[in-house]
This record gives sequence, structure tokens and C-alpha cells, in this order.
Amino acid sequence: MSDKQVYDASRIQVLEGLEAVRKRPSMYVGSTDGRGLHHLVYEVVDNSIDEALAGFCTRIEVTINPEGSVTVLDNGRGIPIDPHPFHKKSALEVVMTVLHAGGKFDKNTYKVSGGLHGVGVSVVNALSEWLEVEVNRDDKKYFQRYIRGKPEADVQEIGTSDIRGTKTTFKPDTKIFETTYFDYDILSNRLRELAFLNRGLTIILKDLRSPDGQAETFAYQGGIVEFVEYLNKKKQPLHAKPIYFERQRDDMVVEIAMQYTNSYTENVYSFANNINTPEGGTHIIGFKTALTRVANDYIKANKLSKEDAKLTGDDVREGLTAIISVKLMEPQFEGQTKTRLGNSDVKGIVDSLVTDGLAEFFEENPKVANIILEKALLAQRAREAAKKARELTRRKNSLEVSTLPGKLADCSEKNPAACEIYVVEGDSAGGSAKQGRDRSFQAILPLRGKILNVEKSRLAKILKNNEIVSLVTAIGTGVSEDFDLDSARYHKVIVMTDADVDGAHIRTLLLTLLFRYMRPLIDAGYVYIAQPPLYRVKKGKADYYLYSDRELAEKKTELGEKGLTIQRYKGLGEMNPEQLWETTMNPESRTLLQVTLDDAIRADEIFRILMGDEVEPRRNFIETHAKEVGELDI
Ligand code: 0RA
Repeated sequence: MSDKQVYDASRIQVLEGLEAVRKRPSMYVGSTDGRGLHHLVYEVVDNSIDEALAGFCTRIEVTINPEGSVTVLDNGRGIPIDPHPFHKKSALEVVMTVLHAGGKFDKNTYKVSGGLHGVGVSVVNALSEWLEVEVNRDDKKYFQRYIRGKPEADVQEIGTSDIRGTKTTFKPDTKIFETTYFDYDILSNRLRELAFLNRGLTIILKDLRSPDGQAETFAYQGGIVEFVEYLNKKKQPLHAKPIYFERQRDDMVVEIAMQYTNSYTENVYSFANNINTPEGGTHIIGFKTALTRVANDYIKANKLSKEDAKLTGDDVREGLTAIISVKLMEPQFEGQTKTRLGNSDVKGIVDSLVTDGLAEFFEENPKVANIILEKALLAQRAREAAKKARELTRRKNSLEVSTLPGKLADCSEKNPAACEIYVVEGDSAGGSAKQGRDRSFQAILPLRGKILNVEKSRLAKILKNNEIVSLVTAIGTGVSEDFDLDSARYHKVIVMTDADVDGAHIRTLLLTLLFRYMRPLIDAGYVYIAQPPLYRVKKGKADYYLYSDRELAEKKTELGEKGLTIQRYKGLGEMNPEQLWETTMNPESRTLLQVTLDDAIRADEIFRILMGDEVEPRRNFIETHAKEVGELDI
């Protein structure tokens, strides 16, 4: 083949590659909704992070531009621009237009790859209406612009430069994405996390859309130690500083930071090459195994307990906040969502690091060791007590309906997939809901007053609370280790509370219970929030229900203001059964918000925010974490 033919052949391949990305974008970025959209930013940032991991970049600046494009600027070496030996064109153009070309240059760094990450910046290019890249290298400035992935012209030298680095600006294609609006908070959370995970790296986020120019700088010299402190900032630690271990072996780096608090929840998060691994894997197994062993050994050696029973992993992790971060050359991501680390050699390395590190820490800090292990022993006793209580709330088989709570108005349908349970605030609203419902498939459980704040109690106490026991028994799955999704008696658990502060609080308490003790119910998409109307507007004979202030404003404009009667609903109790059915319960006309919690770190933080006194963050929670299903609903 002549050079010309090679060039043409590679050009055709490139176009076919980018076409494939545009035809099936979800294959490359997961989805075309907001999640896929934000993934574009992560992909571009990951390339700069790789450059930081290679030791050549210290600063990354992400800017949301007024017209909705995003710029990522780094101070790395700049993407090489010299001609690529096979493709016969600038390496820069190859990186930007050839699938998976990004990582082909340097093999000696921890490439961020796995899951959806590491698909290459060419994917971002293909899915952008336009993309511009500027490279500062060797005292020169280079530029190339692309339309939907195709170069407008060859790479141009456009001037001299006294800086180094790469600047990429892209405008997501509205023909591909359902939404092209970048959410500041979503980007802010991920960039903060990346800054924690890459000690010493400065990441800046700027939003030029807002008149006040919202901006944040994330830079943590303490790395994941500061991450743990951040996660614990509203909690009471049992020791002053997080414990930190680090070990490098061959081409792998393992870092662990951990700190106990007096809370009852476990917050252990793991990462591999900066990617969150909620499905766990070998790093998590190594950590947990070692932690439990070291704790039991210490108890035995120091005779802290008279009983023979060993601590379980759960006992030792009660109140623990920890980050496990590994960076390795060829991560294997497994599992349903490709977020479980599979590399088998990682387990032993993490295990021995924790074994050595923690045993040494306990030896050197006996007071702290005693506090931590006393807490674990308390957790052990509480677990035994909870086990007894839990067994009472567990439905043994589907025939044992006699144990269902008296307050439950159950439905007649027996197929859980077709059944819904409305968990309703207060007896009066419960009464309306019972009268208004379709009893064939809708069950009603009225809850009286506030349920216990599970964030502040151990399971044994929680299971003494009547309202909680009713709820758990009605749902049928049990809680915690005994949880069994297949025993769910309803595939829709719908929380229906008043649209006021008390209602929001009760909703939060319920969601907290579901999140901490029945989490698979949320993950399965079984948990919903009912949306009762906020207003009823009457004009003459016409009658409208409106669900937000915005809808009300729009309706007012549409109808003109004369002769309108506006009723504001303060509680569900103000609606009669027919109205409640029509506005909030009838699958034909209602809107349900499905509760999704895919980022556990954020969810945990949000529950802390929500348990506070402010109303506004609670409202934001509903907007951020509950997604409208509307038509998806049967
Ligand atoms: C490979 C080699 C070199 C730089 C990069 C990749 C690089 C890529 C990106 C993507 C975003 N920012 C980046 N910064 C650098 C340089 C090799 C050399 O100069 O010797």
C-alpha cells in the first residue's frame, strides 16, 4: 500500500468508528440522559488525571461556559502533535478521532480505565456538536476544531506559547443527549472526590453561566485522610486523626485511611484507579478480612472479652469511615455494573498492609485501641439482641399473613409485582387514602406521628419502634442481613406525606430507614415518593390541580388572573378521597418520583444534610435524587 492508501484507509476506519459511537452512544457513555452527559466531562478530565498520575500535571481547571460548553484545561505536557507513524497525521488528531487511541502512548502510568471510563476522548468528540482543542507544547500553540468528531482542518500551529498543557472545549450534541444541561453539584462532587483521591492535585470548577460566577477549588495535601475527615465532619470521631497506611508493591499503590466515630453506621468506600467500586472486590475483601482478624487477635491477646464469641466484620465496622484506594496498571472490573475489582493479587497486598499497619497502630495507641474495640464488643451484644427482635418482623412464608400489622389495609391482589403500598402520614390522610384507593392492588399503611430517627439508634432499639415494625412487617422483606428482596409483598413502596416541613421530615425519616436497612429495595427501584398537588385552581366550572409554584405561575398566565380561586393544600387531609385518588393515587393521572441513590457517598452526605433543621436542602434532595417516572409508571 502506498502512503496515500494507508492514509485513506485509516480515514475511513476513523469515520466508521465515530459513526458507530453516534449510532449507539449508550454503548460508549452508558446512557444519553444526564448521567451520560456528565460522563463526557469525566472522560476529558480523566485524561488530565492520567497526566497527573504520570507526574506531569498539577492543576486541572473545569469551566462551564455560558453557552453550555465545557472547557477542561490542564498544565500537563500537552498531547503530542507530531505525525503518527501509522495514521500519517498528527498524534493529536489521532487521539481525538480514533477510538481508544488515547492510552496508546504511555504504558507506564496508572491509566484510569474500566467501567465506563477510559473510552477515550474521541468518544466525547464524536458526541459533541463541536470540539476545540488547544495544545501548548515546545513553546508553540497548536489548534484543531471538529464538528461532530470530524476535523474541520489539519492541526494548525497558531502562535507561540510560554506555557504547557492541553485545553479542550466541547459542546455536547443536542441531537444525541436528552439533556445538555450540566449540573454544578454533580460535577463539583466528582471533582472534589478526584482531588481527595489524588493528593496534591488542584482541581478548579467554575460556572460562568451564573451571574455570581460560582467557583470552587479542590486541593488536598492530605489526600484520602482529608476525605475521611470530610465524611466525618458532622460526626464525633473516637480518635483525633484518621489512621493512614500506604504501600507500594511492584506496579501497585494501596492507600487506606480510616477513622471510627460514635455513630452506628458503616461508611467504607473503595476505589480502583479513582473509580468508585460499590460492588467491592479484592481490595475490599482484603481490608475487611484483615480488620476483623486484627481486632479479634487484639481482644484475645489483651483479654478484653470474657466471652468466646468472635466479633463479626459488621461488629468491627460499626461507626467506621474508611477509604480504600488502589491504583494499578491493569485493573479488571467485573460485576453487573463493572464496579467490582477482580485482580486477585490485590487481596493479599491489602490484607498484609492492614494487618501490619493496624496491629502497629493498636500497639502504639492502646487507649484508642480499647475505645474502638469496646465499641465493637458493644455492637456484638447489640447484634445478638437485634437478631431476636428481627426474627419477629420477618415474614416466614407467604401464608403467614396473620402477623401483618392491624393498621394495614392490604390489597386483594397477591402478585407482588402488581401490588403497591402507600405509606401515609397520619390517620386522617390514611382514612382518605383507604377510601380513595383501588383496593385490588393498592394497600394503605397509615403511620402515626414521627418514626424513630434510625440515624441515631442501633437496630435493636429501632426494632422496638411500633411504626417501624408495622412498616417492615407489611413490606415483608425483613431488614439488614436478613433482608430478602424476593419476599417483598409490593414492588412499589410509595411514601405519601404532606407537602410541608413535617411531611418532609417524616419522608426523610422513612427514606433513611429504607436506605440504611432495606437498601436493596431502593436499588431495585421499588421506592417512590407520591406527589400530591400543591394548589387547586378554579375558574368557572374548570378545575386544575397544580404540583409546583412554576405550574401555578404558568396556569395563572394561561387563564388570566381574573376570577380565579386558588386553594393551597397544606396537607393530604384537606383532600377528599376522590380528589386524593384522582391527583395522587390513580396510575393514569398521578406522578410518582422514583427514588434512586446511585452514589452512596453523596447519599450518605445528603442524609446528614436532611437530618438537619433546614428546609431548603430537603427540597433540593427531592429534585436531585428522585427521578420522574411519569409515563414509565403502569
Ligand atoms: C501521551 C504522551 C504525552 C502527553 C499526553 C499523552 C497527554 C495527554 C493528555 C490528555 C489531556 N491532557 C493531556 N496531557 C498529556 C507526552 C509525551 C511527551 O511529551 O514525551
